[in-house]
Amino acid sequence: MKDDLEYEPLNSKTLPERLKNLESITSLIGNKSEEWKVTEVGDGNLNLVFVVEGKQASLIVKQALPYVRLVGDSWPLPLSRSFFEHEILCRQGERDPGSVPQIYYFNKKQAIIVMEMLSPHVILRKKLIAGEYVNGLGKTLGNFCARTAFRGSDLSLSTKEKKKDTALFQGNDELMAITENLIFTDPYFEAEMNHHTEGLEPVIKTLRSDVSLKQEVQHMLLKFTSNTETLLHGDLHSGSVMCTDSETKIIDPEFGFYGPMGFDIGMLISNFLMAYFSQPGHRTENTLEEYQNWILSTIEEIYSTFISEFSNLWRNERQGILFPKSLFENQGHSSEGALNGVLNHIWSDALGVCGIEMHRRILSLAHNADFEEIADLKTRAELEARNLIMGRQLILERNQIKDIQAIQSLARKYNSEKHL
Ligand code: SR1
Ligand code: MG
Repeated sequence: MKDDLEYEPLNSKTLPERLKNLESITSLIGNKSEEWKVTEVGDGNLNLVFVVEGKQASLIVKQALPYVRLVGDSWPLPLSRSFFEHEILCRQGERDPGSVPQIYYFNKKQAIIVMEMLSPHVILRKKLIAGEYVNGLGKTLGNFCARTAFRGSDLSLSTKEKKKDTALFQGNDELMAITENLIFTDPYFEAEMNHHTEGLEPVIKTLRSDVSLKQEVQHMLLKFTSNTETLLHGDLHSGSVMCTDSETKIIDPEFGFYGPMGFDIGMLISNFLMAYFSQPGHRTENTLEEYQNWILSTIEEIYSTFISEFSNLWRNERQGILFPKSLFENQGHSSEGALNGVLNHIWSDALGVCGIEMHRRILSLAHNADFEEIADLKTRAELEARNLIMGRQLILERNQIKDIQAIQSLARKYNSEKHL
């Protein structure tokens, strides 16, 4: 494909014509483009996604659209998000090898990323709704969050590299604006694109009339807009994770930005909590308790793995400007107290983000299939109410809640209460 071709959204007919002369692609799936089977499979909020099947192999072609797919062309969105997605995938692949799909080809002007076909992987959210188990899920996700948080931060990078990269990613501003509005602000007032399940009004009223809650959320937004601690995935929910029953890969980092180290892990835990609260809408008493317990144990595994890998990197790879060894180990002083301070700060930010994400997926524009697929609205509203109230407690008490076991206990408590 020539780089000077004008951007054009692909379809299953034009795709083979446009990609057939690329060696990086034909070497994998064959050069008889007329034999390729092309299927558009995208069901996300923003992009086109094609599976291209050749005789021996398949691959994924992802192309950004110049607007938000979920809403339509009345909401334009820059194609440059594809550039940022490619940049961040490369960094994630270096910082946590094997965690993201392999990239075969990138074209900035066409906003196209051609990557490894993950098969038989399925989107994690679908597995959680179906009640399926994934071995090693918590470990892979905890390691990913720790390695990307640490290795993208001032604990690891040189000043020059970090500042240059931070400046580059400020260019992803329109995607950050979506997060600022849809996640941090819209849930807390009657924003135009908001929608919610009928019957939730009393709980929504409680949240929107809580001034301390709004203040705390805006303090979290202040961190989002100002603290460039590390390069984040930016949208790490269960729809951005693909799994078999024993392998886990992370996809879709187009919302990548430099922000607080607790952001990704907070959003991730939030999506497991939403999966947890929604379970009574998906299965019967027979398997419900066991599966909910597995979700809570996975949350525990994510966070304990995060702490242990972050601590390991702190002890063995700390080479950036922050907490330098020259001030601690080289003076015979322990840096373990400083490590605990950093972990506490990450934890409290993670809890804040976790609670806010629990709110936005129920009150703002983009909802979660975990709840949306519950057809009985009364059941759905009751389960969403539990999730909303727990989210509020996480935001307000993020500096007091001690550990992941406290989160498990809170989830069990709210899961057994009625709020409507
Ligand atoms: C308009 S985009 C809405 C949401 O979809 C993406 O997956 C992000 O989560 C974003 O907030
Ligand atoms: Mg996405």
